[in-house]
Amino acid sequence: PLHPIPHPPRWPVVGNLLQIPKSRMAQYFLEVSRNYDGIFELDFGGFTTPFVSSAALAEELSDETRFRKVVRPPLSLLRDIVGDGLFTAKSDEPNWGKAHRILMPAFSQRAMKGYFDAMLEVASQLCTRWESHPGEDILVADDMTRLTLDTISLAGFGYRFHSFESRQLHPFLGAMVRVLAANMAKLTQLPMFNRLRRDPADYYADIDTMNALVDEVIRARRENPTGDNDLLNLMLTAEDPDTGETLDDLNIRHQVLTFLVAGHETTSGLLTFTLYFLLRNPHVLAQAYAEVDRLLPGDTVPEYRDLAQLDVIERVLKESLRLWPTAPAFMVAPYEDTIIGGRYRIRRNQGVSVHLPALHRDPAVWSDPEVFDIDRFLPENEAKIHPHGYKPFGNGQRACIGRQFALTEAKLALALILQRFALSDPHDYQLEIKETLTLKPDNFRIRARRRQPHDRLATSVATGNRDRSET
Ligand code: FDE
Repeated sequence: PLHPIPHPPRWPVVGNLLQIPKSRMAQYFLEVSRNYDGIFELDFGGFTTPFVSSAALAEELSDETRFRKVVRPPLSLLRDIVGDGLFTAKSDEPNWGKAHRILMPAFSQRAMKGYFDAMLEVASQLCTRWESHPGEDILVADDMTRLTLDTISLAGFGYRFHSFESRQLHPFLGAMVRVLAANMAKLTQLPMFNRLRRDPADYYADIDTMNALVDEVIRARRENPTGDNDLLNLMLTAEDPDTGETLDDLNIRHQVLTFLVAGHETTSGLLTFTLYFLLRNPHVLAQAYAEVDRLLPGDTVPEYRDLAQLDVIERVLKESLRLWPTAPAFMVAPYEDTIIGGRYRIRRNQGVSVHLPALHRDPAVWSDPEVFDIDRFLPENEAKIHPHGYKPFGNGQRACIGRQFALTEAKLALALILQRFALSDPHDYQLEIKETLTLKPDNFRIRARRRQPHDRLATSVATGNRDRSET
């Protein structure tokens, strides 16, 4: 028998709009999910969206013969800016397949090795900055943003932002944050109101600021061509193996902007949450220090092959992405009218949101879901995780192309930070999440002091790791 999708009480016309807090939507959806059994529906002033939070239902939605990614609000609002770039392209748009085939080689395992020097250069700049301002409060999210923006632009485009040389974040970032915020705000307004209202002039000025930077990145490469097979050269010159075509100029702009935004926002949030969890869990922090001291003693400069050995750090990243996946949702719709969970009807093309913070806490799949426990990702335990209970990088064909890139970059940055610095949380930070399409700890400040030999000895004794000579 069919059941209606359960939902919280709603009002005529406005539906649930008045209950949904603008600045913390993803957190609100997580709270609502706790009152339902894997699915609920919210009404955004006339258009309703089901939200799925159980692995059992996520499994059905992940079946690519029945469902595909759709670009609906909030993602569709970004089409003004990033158009048919990979992230916002509709699944049936030919430019998606074309760009996917052209750009995949830039994200292969072999390509990661090629990006290592750029990643190391930027991570070293972060360390230099922290060393030269000892005892100062560090606004973690800002420095992680500097790191990730400079890394994607240097590794992908050979372009230097020099973010660590400046006290202010690059104007590109201010523009981007305002544009994202303006689009998020539209979600909690009546659709009718959004149709009537024009975006203010500064919205377009911000888009111009972002596009100007993209044009500058492309111009710099056209003036100084390189022979690398980096992301930008693939965008500018590579032919699609299927059609023999190259990307058109407008699409190249969309792709550059897509990678500048998608390539840094989520990864910077990931690193900020990870440092938060490390400081919250001193025994895990001690394990991470011990690992770094064993593999990269003293000031040993890491090499690409060391990254594969950073098993504690990798598990910390995975567990951080479980509790706070920084891209918190993705949306799919069925090709045809269908039924999920044996009882809920989903009409053809109806968008269904897979809410990741809730999915990653599905009590049917995760024990003590609120506990930060990196041992969930020990190989013997990881093998038993429900195959659809953990999707921080999305699903199927439209899953994150930058996954290896982000993890490589994040591992290296954390390894260098832990190798060099003793970290502290002098303000006893209480987690406060800022939402701008992606999630980040807001206003998280730490201090970092250069580690001394006695710090290293202390962590080695604390974790019983005395045998450092083996490596
Ligand atoms: C994608 C992605 C996703 C899916 C979405 C949907 O479905 O809608 C997700 C979930 C993600 N992604 C996530 C993430 C996280 C992190 C840390 C990241 N991510 C990172 C990164 C980096 C880079 C460069 C990137 N990323 C990129 C990207 C792109 C381009 C995309 C789209 C793809 C396709 O094809 O569609 C994504 N990413 Fe990410």
